[in-house]
Amino acid sequence: MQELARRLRTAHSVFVLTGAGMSAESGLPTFRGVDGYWQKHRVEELASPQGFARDPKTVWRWYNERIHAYKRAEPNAGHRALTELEEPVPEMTIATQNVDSLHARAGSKNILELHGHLREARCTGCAATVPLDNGLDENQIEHECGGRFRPQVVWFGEALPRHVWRKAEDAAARADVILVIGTSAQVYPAAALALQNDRAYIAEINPDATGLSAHCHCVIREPAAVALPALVKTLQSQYR
Ligand code: BV8
Repeated sequence: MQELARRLRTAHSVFVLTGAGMSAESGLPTFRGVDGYWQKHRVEELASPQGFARDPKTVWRWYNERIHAYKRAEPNAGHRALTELEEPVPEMTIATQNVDSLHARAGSKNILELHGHLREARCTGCAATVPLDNGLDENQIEHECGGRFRPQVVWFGEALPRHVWRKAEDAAARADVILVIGTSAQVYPAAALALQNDRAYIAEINPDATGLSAHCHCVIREPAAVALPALVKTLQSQYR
């Protein structure tokens, strides 16, 4: 923790990659936490164009449940600590795999939503969009143009938004310090972002080992909402 804080204190650019574990202490289940299933459906199937084409109503029932859960959830001490870490660092980029908007609700500024968000839906026919404050009713799925409204997320087999991906790659390549928080690093190409630059000091915050642990200079086996506030305190103590 001391070494990581020292590196952050001298860093010009910091890149943060987050996953579902970042929001676990906000009461949201991780993907692996639900063992990869939602009501006997494999999440990789629900979160795919094929799954949506086959059964759009079930897919929307899943997303509506998540939208309501995200609305009830609050950013946790980990999300808030990241906004504090932004202050002393000239440049910090948070690239998140989460679609729960909790980094933004915590007040973080420079966020890249690698896998999209659940604030609005888009028509597959005419690209019209509708807000998703309270999810989408079943009778709103079919659009008058013949298309279907789908959530603005990246499904398995779909490319990440090009401009978001480009910005993430550039920020990861510029970083002096890379923080990998709450991700099992099993989904690509997001996981590869942490391995973009061999100059950076890479630190993992995760109670469990992941596919990236072996590439890290420092691993902190603690929950995000415990480790990140402690890191901010350590950093502040080093400034005194
Ligand atoms: C694409 C949005 C091509 C939707 C999501 C290379 C190798 C192998 C496979 C592939 C490859 N390249 C591509 C693939 C295929 C695929 C893939 O990666 N499959 C995996 C399953 C093997 N990738 C894709 O399909 C990608 N697209 O490749 O397109 C292409 C290119 C050009 C043109 C056309 C096509 C798109 C992938 C994005 C899919 N969308 N989400 C939605 O959310 O509904 S992925 C979704 O699952 C999340 O966004 C996230 O990315 C992933 C879940 O992972 P994590 O967030 O890490 O969560 P997980 O539960 O796994 O782990 C939680 C961790 O937290 C654990 O480690 C746990 O220990 C830790 N933890 C728990 N509590 C805490 C904690 N940590 C800290 N504090 C705590 N309290």
